[in-house]
Amino acid sequence: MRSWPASEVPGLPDAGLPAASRPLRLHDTGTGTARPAGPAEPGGTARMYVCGITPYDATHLGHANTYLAFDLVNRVWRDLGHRVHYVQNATDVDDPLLERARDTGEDWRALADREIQLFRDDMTALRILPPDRYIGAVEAIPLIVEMIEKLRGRDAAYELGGDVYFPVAADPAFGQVSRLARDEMEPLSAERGGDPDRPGKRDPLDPMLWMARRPGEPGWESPFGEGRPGWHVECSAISIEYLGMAFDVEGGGSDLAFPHHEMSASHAQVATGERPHARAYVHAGMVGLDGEKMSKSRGNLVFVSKLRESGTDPMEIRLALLAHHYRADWEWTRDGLDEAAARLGRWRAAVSRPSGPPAAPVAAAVRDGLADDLDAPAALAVLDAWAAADGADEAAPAQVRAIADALLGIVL
Ligand code: 5CA
Ligand code: ZN
Repeated sequence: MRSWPASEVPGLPDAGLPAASRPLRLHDTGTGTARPAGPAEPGGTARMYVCGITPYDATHLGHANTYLAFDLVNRVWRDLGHRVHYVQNATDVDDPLLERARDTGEDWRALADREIQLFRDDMTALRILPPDRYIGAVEAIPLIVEMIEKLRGRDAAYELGGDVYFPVAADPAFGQVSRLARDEMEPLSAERGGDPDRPGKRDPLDPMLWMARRPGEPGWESPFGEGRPGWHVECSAISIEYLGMAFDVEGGGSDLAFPHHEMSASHAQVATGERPHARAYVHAGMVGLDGEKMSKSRGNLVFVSKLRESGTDPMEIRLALLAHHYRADWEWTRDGLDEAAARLGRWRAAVSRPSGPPAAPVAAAVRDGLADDLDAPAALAVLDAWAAADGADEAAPAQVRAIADALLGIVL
């Protein structure tokens, strides 16, 4: 599929030089610790997979917050002098999409196409750098079928009522992404697309690899019958095809740690006989509204596109999100947006001055903050302090403008 246009990233004068180098450390769910992520040397290639949307509704602020977190990863790596190879999927055939299309009488493909385009427009407006490869589940079906064939060849697939399941027992490392206990896994599986109560499964947690075609639903031919892919195998197949195994970061919101990233990793590890699937599993916190996680199924959504339509500057939205640490769970409020607007106004006024305090310490402190598990709130405080202080450096305002743009994606 088409990705979206990249906004320009100004190269900072010392980008990629030892002065700029603080290896990026990210919190890895798989170990529960912050670890260096990405190539050890400048000029290496960093590889990242971030789970994309299920396009049955518009992009809400929770989605935007998650993609923004990984945009910071992308920007920090580039500043360190790395090339970034970034892949994202779109789950353009799955239960919720088909259900929504059935409810509204719309063709499921038309629904997916429209929402994916709206997502591209939202991401572009928020200056979120695009993936190099943006891959839909439907276009990936041949890859997915090939992967299920590999699993079958390794005796890691079984049939139940025409559907094909993956036995989690096939992966000795199962559980190492989320580090959850079994009794925590089952309820999450039921809540997040699994079917632990289906009779006949070898293990209640076993996820579906291929769902036999249901009446009135789309299906594709495969050696194991006409049907459509399960969810986790989609991200395994796409990530392995375009990034290989042991890529640097697999990302998404914290609701994807289990079962999605756990199962994707197990599929990949069993199909290839290699491990790990990703070197770090990185998860953003959940954004809520009125005490509940923002979710399409709960319907308590604030949409990026609606805010844009009502005239909100996308940079205000971006700043309102950056005011929270990416791993925090927090609630969206109108006040948060107003505070971001005021901050943007202060920063814009400050870079319009003929001079200001020197920019080099600002670059250093913003880089320090972001390198430390993406501490964006600390980075914002650095810019706040610069904007509030006076100074005689005439080059500083333009330099600070470039720092905000390159590292935080904020155009002043
Ligand atoms: N298509 C799958 C991933 S393969 C999917 O989860 N799609 S989604 O549209 O439901 O979510 C897209 C991304 O937004 C996921 O990373 C998810 O974790 C994240 N997300 C969903 N709701 C929220 C929320 N309220 N706050 C933060 N992130 C969220
Ligand atoms: Zn995914």
